[in-house]
Amino acid sequence: MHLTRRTLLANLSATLTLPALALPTIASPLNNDFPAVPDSGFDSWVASFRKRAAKKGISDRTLSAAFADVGFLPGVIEKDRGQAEFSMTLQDYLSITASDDRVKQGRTALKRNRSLFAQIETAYGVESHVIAAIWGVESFYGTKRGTVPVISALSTLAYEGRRAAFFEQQLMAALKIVQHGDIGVQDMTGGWAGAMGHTQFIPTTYAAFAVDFTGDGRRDIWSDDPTDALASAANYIARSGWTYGQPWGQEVTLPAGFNRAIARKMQRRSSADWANLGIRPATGGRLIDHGAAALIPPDQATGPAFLVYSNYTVITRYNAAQKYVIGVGHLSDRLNGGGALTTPFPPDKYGLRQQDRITLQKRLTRLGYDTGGTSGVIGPKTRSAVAGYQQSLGLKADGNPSPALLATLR
Ligand SMILES: [Ca+2]
Repeated sequence: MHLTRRTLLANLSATLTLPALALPTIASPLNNDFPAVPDSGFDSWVASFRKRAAKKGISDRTLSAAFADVGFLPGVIEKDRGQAEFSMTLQDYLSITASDDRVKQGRTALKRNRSLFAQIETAYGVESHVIAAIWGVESFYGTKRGTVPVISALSTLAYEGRRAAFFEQQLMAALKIVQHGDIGVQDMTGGWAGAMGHTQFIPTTYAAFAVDFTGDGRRDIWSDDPTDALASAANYIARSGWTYGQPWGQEVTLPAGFNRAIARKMQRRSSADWANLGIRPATGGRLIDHGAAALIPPDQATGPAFLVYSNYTVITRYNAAQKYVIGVGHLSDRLNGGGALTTPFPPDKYGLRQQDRITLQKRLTRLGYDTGGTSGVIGPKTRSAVAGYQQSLGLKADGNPSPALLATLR
């Protein structure tokens, strides 16, 4: 698919308005995190859906197999309702997406699959470290592919979710996959919203872009062997207009007093224009011309800024959220031997920097509180831990950390 300038611009602006953000994989939900419960309304819905599916060419045999063990999963509905409320800063998102562990595992995965990645790079014209980065963010290199039964998850969301029509379309596409024989119903598992396999394709994306790279007649993105999944991701990226040899973007520095309004609408300018405005690569030197670029300024007064190119827009086809694209792009740079971001992020709303947040979590953990890890991301568990600690000190237990509270832990 060739992207016109108009669709490029539309996509660039879409990234500013879409709130949905797929969180990088931290842990895979186990099947029993989403238990099925009896629901007569769901059963009636399934009966009527089966008639609609039959009219669209899904065979009785496929329908019987697909719905033999289908169940209503209320946990999926809870996730769907909770998703929009969740927000993360770019720093939090990157600390998970491009964590030391994810970088290390990714470099190992690239080495382990060197010949496969080379074949895919040749066949599709997408750099190995880019495909590896998508694999890393989507499923932690295949280790977190999701264990939720896809037919049940999609049926639940089509029956009661906020986007019923969208999920019915996904369910129909999932049934076509089963009918085609690419995967058995029992093995068709994924995340709670029906994203499947190593590269977390939703069924319609699978229908459009999955390929059989092993040549066994099945497009298998689910099994331990990542071959078909990685080739499918490369095919998706290539057909979305990827330019080989060009970066997705790069971190840049802004001159003092830079007028941020210039960047507000992701307006694309030439490299020479940006250079004249005082934009420089964060690693030093002069801007190299990689074609027209848009500027993403920091969320706050200070922090990393990015110039992004047409390949940035290509990654938005996978997921339109700005943080996602920067996350995949930055991880790909790290997997290609690049370093961490250069410009520090400012203190967060609690007045803490990342190292402070990590110290806070480590000290609280040592005292026996459950902070849900020590990644430096302050989530509900860390806030509960802070509240518990505040209570133990006789302070107001509002769960908000602060530099003063951190000082009591040092
Ligand atoms: Ca295959």
